[in-house]
Amino acid sequence: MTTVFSGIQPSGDFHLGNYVGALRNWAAAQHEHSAYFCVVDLHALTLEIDPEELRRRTLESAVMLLAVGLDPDVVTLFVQSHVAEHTRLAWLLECTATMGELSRMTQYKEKAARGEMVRAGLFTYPALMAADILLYQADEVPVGDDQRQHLELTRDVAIRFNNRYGPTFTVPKAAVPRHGARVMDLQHPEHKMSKSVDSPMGTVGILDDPAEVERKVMRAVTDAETRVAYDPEHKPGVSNLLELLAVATGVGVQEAAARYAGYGQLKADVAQAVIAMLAPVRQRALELASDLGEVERLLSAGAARAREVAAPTYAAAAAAMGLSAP
Ligand code: ATP
Ligand code: LTN
Repeated sequence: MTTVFSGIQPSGDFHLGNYVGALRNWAAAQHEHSAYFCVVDLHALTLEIDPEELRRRTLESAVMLLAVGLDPDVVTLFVQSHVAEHTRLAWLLECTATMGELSRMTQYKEKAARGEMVRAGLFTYPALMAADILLYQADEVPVGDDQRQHLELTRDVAIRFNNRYGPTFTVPKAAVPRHGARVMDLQHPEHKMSKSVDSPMGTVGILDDPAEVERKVMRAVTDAETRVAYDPEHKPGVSNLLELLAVATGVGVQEAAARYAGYGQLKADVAQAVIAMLAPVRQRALELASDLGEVERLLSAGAARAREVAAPTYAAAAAAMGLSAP
């Protein structure tokens, strides 16, 4: 059985991009693979976040992962900071990656350009992400398109480590969905929908009520033409709507484009399809939120299971590099 690992930051409300780019594929993967899914709270510290908010959002994120359909009896669901091996292996990998490699990461460059205080952790973020993945000997990492570059770095670091210190890590690959891998902001279709960018009308939350979803989709930015066509470069807004329709209904993007003579009906259908897709998730999230004690218990059991795999991998990597056993 192959192993999958993926993570999501508890840095804000989960949105439609997170759902179609990542979360729903996690739920689909859980039964065919040995699966580990992680709320990466240490990664959330790389941008400013209020401590109380981080604590609350970490638990809420776990609720969302259960709400999208992850079965805690089948997958190992846990919080990154509960398994100390993540930061311990991250250091070993920071001593394997180079400044040049880390400097080329576009996510670092974009996020660093936004704030005046750039944390050292934002720069070394990909080494921690590589540690997350390599600790579990993951074969596949289901992520959205924006994480491809981090996955390439993870592979390079794993290969370099194995060559220099002996076979230690499985070299993983990214599993990126064909549609919905890069959902664009509805107001700024040239940028991806993102948790850490303040664009309330451009971002559809997984928990938005149906009226809100409809309002946001109906006001989505398109272009000055009226022709419905799939052309992400020249018609990013319309193409984004077509992708969403494809993801939510299973129809092909070209076929969907051919069905519409104007933007109004396209938007109305996208809104209804997205509302229907999110309805069961929203329903389960509301139910789960009433028993947070149970969610905490599940996370604690998940961390114990994760540690059983992470500890021997870390010990093997440390020994391979020449660290003496305690
Ligand atoms: P941030 O803006 O803080 O980086 P984010 O919204 O990008 O947050 P992450 O926690 O970084 O969310 O990502 C979780 C998963 O969702 C990743 O696999 C990522 O590739 C995917 N993802 C994020 N945004 C999108 C998007 N707009 N379209 C498709 N997938 C996305
Ligand atoms: N960097 C990712 C979140 C993340 C992750 C991971 C994804 C942290 N560790 C390990 C996959 C595997 C992001 O920003 N989306």
